[in-house]
Amino acid sequence: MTPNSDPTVQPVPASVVHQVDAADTTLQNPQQAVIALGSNVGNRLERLQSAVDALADTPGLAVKAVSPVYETEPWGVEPGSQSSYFNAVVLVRTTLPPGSLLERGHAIEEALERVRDERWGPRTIDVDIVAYQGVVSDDPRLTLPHPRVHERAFVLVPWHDVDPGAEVPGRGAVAELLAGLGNEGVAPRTDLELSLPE
Ligand code: A4P
Ligand code: MG
Repeated sequence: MTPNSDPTVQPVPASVVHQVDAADTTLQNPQQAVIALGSNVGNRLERLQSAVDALADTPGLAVKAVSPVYETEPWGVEPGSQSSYFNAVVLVRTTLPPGSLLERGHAIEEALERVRDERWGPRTIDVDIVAYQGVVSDDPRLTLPHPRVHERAFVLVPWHDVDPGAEVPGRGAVAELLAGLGNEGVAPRTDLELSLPE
């Protein structure tokens, strides 16, 4: 049975909900990973929710926490050239190795109609692996931690919400990086919420 197949089961509201569930006992030696979601095309909330649902549906992966939703100014592009993003961060525990987690992220992007034509172009959904346990790698196919995460309040703010003690491997504490960066351009959308499938 898929997590949401029973229509009488309501999804649990997930603003910084930490789920304690049976998956931990069934996964063998799971590793913690941090996944950033971003969308600035179409129904942004729906796309983020679909990505959370697809992650939760992934064999060998348990979603542990989903952050609040933030509306963020596009980073790294001409001001005014793109619509604002919705961003969120998901904490997972998984038995998938890092490369398989990246492949799963790409499959979710494809299922949600992501078109890749320009770097940092507008997108229905972006699924980035921010960190995988304490792994540090400069492999261009999967750089860990994500090479720009320490400069991005739109990732660090929701990450800090779900894991206040988090560290960016090799870069320092998320809280300290945020203290240096500030949170300009990262506005909480307290009227919106992602749910964590049961
Ligand atoms: N890749 C390497 N390391 C990773 C990783 N840790 N996670 C490779 C995911 N992918 C990784 O990514 C390009 C290649 O990066 C992939 O083939 C993968 O193997 P992509 O998703 O195809 O293209 P992209 O997302 O346009 O490029 P890039 O460089 O990943 O962009 P970013 O860093 O994801 O930035 N502003 C706001 N406010 N909010 C946003 O979410 N996102 C971006 C995209 C720019 N500005 C933004 C936001
Ligand atoms: Mg990306």
